Amino acid sequence: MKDDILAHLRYSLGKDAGHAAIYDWRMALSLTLRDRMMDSWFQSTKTSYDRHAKRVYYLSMEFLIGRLVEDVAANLGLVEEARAAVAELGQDYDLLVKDEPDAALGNGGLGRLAACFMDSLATLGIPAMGYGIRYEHGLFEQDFVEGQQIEKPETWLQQRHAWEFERPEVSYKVGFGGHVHHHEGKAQWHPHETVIATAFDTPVVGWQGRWGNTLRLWSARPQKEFDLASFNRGDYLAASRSEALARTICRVLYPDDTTESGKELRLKQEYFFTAASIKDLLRRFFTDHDDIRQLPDAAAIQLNDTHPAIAGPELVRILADEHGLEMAEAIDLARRCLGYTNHTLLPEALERWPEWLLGRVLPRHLEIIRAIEAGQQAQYPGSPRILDHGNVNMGELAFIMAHKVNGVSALHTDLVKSTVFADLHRIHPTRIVNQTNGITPRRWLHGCNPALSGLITREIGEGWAADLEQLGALRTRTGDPDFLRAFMAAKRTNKERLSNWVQDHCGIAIDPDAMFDVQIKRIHEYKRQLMNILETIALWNEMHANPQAGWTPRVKIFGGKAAPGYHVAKEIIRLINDVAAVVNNDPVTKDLLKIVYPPNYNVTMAELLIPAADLSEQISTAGKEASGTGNMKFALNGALTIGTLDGANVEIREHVGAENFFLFGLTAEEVIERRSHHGYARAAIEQSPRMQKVLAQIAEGRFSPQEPGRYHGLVGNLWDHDHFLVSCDFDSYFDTQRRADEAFKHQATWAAMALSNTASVGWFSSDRTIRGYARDIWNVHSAIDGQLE
Ligand code: 26M
Repeated sequence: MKDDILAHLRYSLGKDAGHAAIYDWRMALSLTLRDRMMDSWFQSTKTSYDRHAKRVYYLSMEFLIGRLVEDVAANLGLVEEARAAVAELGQDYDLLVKDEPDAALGNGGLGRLAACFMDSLATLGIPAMGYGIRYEHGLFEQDFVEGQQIEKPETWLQQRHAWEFERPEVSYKVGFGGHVHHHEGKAQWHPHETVIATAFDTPVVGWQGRWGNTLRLWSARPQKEFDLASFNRGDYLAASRSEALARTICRVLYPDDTTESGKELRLKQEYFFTAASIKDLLRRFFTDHDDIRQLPDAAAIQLNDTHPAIAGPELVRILADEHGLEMAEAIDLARRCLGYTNHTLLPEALERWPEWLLGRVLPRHLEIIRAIEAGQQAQYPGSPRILDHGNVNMGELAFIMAHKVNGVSALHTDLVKSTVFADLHRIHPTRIVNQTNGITPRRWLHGCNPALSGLITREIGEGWAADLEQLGALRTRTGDPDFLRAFMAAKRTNKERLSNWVQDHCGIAIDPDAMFDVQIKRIHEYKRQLMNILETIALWNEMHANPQAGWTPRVKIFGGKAAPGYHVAKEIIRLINDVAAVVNNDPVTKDLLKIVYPPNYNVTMAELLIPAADLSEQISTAGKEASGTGNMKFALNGALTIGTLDGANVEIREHVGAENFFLFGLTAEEVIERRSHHGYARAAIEQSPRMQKVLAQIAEGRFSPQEPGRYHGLVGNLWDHDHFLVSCDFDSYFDTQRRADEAFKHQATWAAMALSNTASVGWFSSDRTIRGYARDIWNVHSAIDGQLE
């Protein structure tokens, strides 16, 4: 490996060892590891072709990958060899690993889920391809200036990306606009603008390198680099117009993770990558089939939310307009290929496109959507409408064009059936199925927590990484004091690692013996970071008034970004930072309470924070969080959850046992009921002196003395509206936090509870999730014998 690294340094990077910068060494190491993925990658492709295996196509606007060096090295079993080779070359392996930028091609849970799924598909040996967009700029970088979020462009591609292969020969034209020509019952779309989609492939090799799939991300380039004819005529602007569209289309990831902004460019992004992906999978299909009617036996196309829902009309367009199928047969055939995953119930997050906009960008698709609508209404009169009030509802479109629709946790799926898609569910009672989300144990235990994974491997062997339910064997150790001590020693190691990092990066001294209480996720009203900071203020008040009362010392850790246009979320960030500035400088509580909010939370930061957490905050308003996946990562790493009965929390609690979970708050049903009472927030606040005091302090400017009115809006909204019921759950949350304080004082019992969590959440492996999709939705099989049984 040492020789290979040196060879890459010399022949791929053009440097000799004496002049190589850290970037060169990291690239040389990455290319060396990438070489070692090739055999299994090629072999997998060949096996898939030889067996005419059905393939999964996972269409996702987002893949939140993070770093890859350690991930690849671990999956190939080469960590020790790589570390040693790098050391022999006089370099620091950990520094090289840290030099890699995060591939942040996603906003949050949905994008990270896609990345975990790619790992599991490869580990299970399921022939699959992930399709997405190669954004030039991933999710913005967050900084805080006077406590306020500011956004800076992210530039991961300023350096060469070590893991990808550009495939100029895998290029397709994608058209926009223009008109439709109808002639003798045939339709032909003549787009006005065309861009070229070019593939960039990243190999994804599973655990122990036995199987490799491809993540294929599309980049756009102009059809004609520069229109010479127009240029020579002196028309400089016309010469560069088509270039402009191509350059903007994959320029930047939209940074909103719920609210739909209705922007034309977003629609073009969605169609761009969907159309290229469909063309690509059809080209592959026709290499070994000649009858398009066999497509459902060869391709399972999964839509990660509605973002690629235009795949339905696009497939129908190709089947009808290019292959001459009748519209009804085309629709039916497309449906048999398509599955749709719903990730949210929030009404503001459901994608709707103005009909005029969709018709202008995709005129033939709008006609086809009308035909789909007509077919649905003819067969099921009164069916919910795709087209209504001048909008195209992408949720209804995706539902009607998919043979299976799935929710992402048991509760969420029930709510999908009873709320957003209630009417469609009555018409199609077997279409909706559940697939509770999961996480890859390779990254989220083996990779991020060497202290704990080493201990587990010494105790039960190494099989757990590919068969996470083996962790169940640890349940017998919850009564073993020696093992519990070792378990807590691993946690302590991780807490020290984090404490040092917080000191270096935030300049805050935190005590590894304190309880590390962590809430990391996108900032949203429904996720209730506001409730967390209000509770923190209440706790500080009581600690400050009575510092000798035997408090459990706490470090409150926050991480997460707000969508740039989400004003309330940004106010919440500012409030947390303002409160931190006051609390962290209070000499009375200095050994009792600290608040830490490092900027720019991302996958890499999650890998540092999660292993060090004692308490996991999963406190969304019941019925609002579709699943959550951070909740699973924390439990796996031995944190206890304080949480509501929302999303996958419900199932996590069932697995770990009610006695090992700090439950509080209204249920989803109670939330709906409470909302029907006029003035519920005011009534709840009036019954809580503790909350009243906190709100009064904020409103009086206790945390913003330079601008006392800064939070009038935020506080007023709690009294008068409080859409997410912070007021109603506040007291029960506070009381439950104090139960957690008590439990933490008894470290031996806490350790047993924490270990019960680690031992009981093997079911939340994304391997289990993918097996479920393979069986219930895709009807695909592992190409590695025995893997799916
Ligand atoms: C839509 C339109 C324009 C711009 C952006 C969007 C958009 C992007 C991402 C909308 C939603 C997006 O993601 C939503 C999401 O991350 N949902 C989360 O999905 C996870 C995986 O299923 C769940 O665990 C979370 O509960 C759910 O909030």
